[in-house]
Amino acid sequence: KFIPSKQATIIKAPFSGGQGKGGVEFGPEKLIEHGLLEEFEELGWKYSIADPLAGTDLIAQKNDPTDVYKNCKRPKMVSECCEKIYHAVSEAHAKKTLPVTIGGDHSIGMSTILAFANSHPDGGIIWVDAHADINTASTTDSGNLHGCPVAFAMGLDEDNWPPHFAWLKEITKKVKPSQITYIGLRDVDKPEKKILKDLGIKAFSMYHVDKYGIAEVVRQAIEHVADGGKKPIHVSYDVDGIDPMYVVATGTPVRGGLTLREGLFLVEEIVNTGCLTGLDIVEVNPSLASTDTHVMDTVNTGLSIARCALGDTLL
Ligand code: EXY
Ligand code: MN
Ligand code: MN
Ligand code: MN
Repeated sequence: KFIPSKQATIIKAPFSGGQGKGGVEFGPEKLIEHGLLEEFEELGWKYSIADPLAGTDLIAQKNDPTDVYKNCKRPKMVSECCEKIYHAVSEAHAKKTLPVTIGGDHSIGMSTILAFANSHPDGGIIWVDAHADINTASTTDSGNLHGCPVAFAMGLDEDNWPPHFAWLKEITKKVKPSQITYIGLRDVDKPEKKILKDLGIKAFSMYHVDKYGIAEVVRQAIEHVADGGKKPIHVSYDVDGIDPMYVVATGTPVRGGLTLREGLFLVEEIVNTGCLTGLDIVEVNPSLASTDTHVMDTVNTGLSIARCALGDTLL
């Protein structure tokens, strides 16, 4: 409905500065190596590729020991890269293409959902994740900014932001708490729980998936953020939302997650509304599995999410 012809912009985000582990920067190239672009072609999509971090010395920045602010790790790197990604995603929206941002760690979600919310102020965001990623600059215990993107996109605790995020402060239209809902949560920090409660953010944890079933959960999620399928929807998909049985090669796995089919079904249902208007696939870390089979399980999960999002269906 909101993407007039099947045109996508694939945004490569080989970014790992939002957490400490190496390898997540290889996510985009692994997905491409194993057939991401062919999926677009097979499913009848035209695409262009944006590479906003090309020319950035990501290795030097990741290893810069001076890039810290209070408890936040690598705020300069995260801020500079996220600003570039924000512009790339905004441009994809301006051209009425579907932005498909391939991570990289989830800190880049601050850019993708903020660009979405500025291009589609009435739109809704579905954040699929084991984690809520809504720690603020003050509440983060780990200091890893991939645990904070939702808080930054909402402008929470701005007064305590590292000074590097000036560009983000200038964007006055932030993501509204009513504009987002979660699916798959099972590892939420205590201060995050308080934020979710205080702001009245709708969240479907694994408890809700077990209790009501994934179909009902997705229905309610679409109802909440997109008026049942009348408004644009952005899906920010952290592959750790799916159980580590299927997704081993990711930085912060948590047991007890979505089955592979639950994880794909929810995308299929969102696509069935015709409202999918933005997608992220993040936290594929090919370096974090001990066998090739495990790496490929994770990579294939990422590719399957993409296929579902592009409308692969038997019907
Ligand atoms: N809540 C924890 C933290 O803030 O460090 C863990 C966050 C993990 C974030 C992953 C990518 O979704
Ligand atoms: Mn995440
Ligand atoms: Mn996660
Ligand atoms: Mn935790």
